[in-house]
Amino acid sequence: HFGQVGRVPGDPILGLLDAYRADPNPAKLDLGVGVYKDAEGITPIPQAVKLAEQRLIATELTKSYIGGHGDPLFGEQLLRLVLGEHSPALSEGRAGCTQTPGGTGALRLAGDFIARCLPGRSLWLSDPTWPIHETLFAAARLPVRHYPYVGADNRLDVAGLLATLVEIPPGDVVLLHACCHNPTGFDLSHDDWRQVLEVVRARELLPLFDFAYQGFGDGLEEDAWAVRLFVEALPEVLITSSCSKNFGLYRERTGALIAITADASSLQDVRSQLAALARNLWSTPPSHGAAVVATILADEQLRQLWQQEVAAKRQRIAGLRNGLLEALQPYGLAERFAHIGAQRGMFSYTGLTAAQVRRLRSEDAVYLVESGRANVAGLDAERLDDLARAIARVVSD
Ligand code: PLP
Ligand code: TYF
Repeated sequence: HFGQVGRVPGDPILGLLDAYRADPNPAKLDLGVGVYKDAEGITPIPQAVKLAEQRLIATELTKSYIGGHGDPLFGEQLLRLVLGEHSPALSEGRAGCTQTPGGTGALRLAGDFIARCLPGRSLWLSDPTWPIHETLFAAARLPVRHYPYVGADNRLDVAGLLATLVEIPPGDVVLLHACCHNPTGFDLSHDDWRQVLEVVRARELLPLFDFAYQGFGDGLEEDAWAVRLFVEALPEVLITSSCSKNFGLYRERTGALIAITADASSLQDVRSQLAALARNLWSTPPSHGAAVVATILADEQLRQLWQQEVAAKRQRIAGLRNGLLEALQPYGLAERFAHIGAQRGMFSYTGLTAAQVRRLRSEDAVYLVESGRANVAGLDAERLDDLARAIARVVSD
């Protein structure tokens, strides 16, 4: 009976939010959970989403189920957003989109697909990676292994990454963060990506891109560069796309698993398997978020408004990165923390130790993940100097 089930700890990142909420200090700062925040500290609903929702309320005719692959217009639009308007894989009928409950749903569907349809293959994750990758793929019963990514010196380890990739057994799956690596913020350069592609091609590995932050790095098109490079060069690629961050739709659970296959016929095989697997997970996906995304992307005006809103978020984060570096300058720390300016997306592996993170929390009510990861979007532009002073204090002894 239930007395035997035992108790497991909650998610440490989400748990940080509870600790933050319970903190009575009015100067508290939440740099924990990865949601975008504006200058007022709120996670806004984009204007484009509000307008699309109004349109949907006025025109929606039914709440009957949508199909196993989700909203077809969403699929069509998302494929173009991710792969580009002129993607050869798209025009050749080698690209398919299966709508999922968020990027997480897409990752789990990919995990089940690999376990069921490509048995014997291991899945390789970056060290470190988003902690949910570790538990989710283990739950899908995939053997999980790791390749080096960021070492103890808090630097990108491209040599270590490549040296491990060349040893991976053919057929194994390599999960790559398409942009804005979570948790480190360190992304590969174009040159690095080309080298990774060469090894992936030579070793016949299957790339699985986790694309959760399109638009948060250098731009909606720019952030898709690596994904498109691999899709143009390889017969088979899997991509999990999340609309949580770039459309601000977090709780609407909107995302997709995109499959690129060698030919149009195998795409239909893969899609039949994905629909069957999804049936056992969530049957059919939720409709609302995908309908919002489809409405925005298919309408020139809404799309432009949305693109401006994504650009504003990206620019705010970039400004905060530079602002924090400037604030650290008087303490002689700008060089030590220069990586904050080079990192991309919402997150920064600051290089602060767990002990320093705990001190920031207890002495200054600043909340970071213990790995030293900070959500840059959570910074307060008006109080960067307070934070710089606190950082200078905890790193000095
Ligand atoms: N992958 C990474 C790297 C993430 O950071 C997230 C974020 O929350 C996800 C996937 C899943 O996003 P979603 O909320 O759409 O499930
Ligand atoms: O890494 C983050 O903070 C985001 C949000 O179980 C998140 O990806 C964190 C934990 C979790 C789900 C989402």
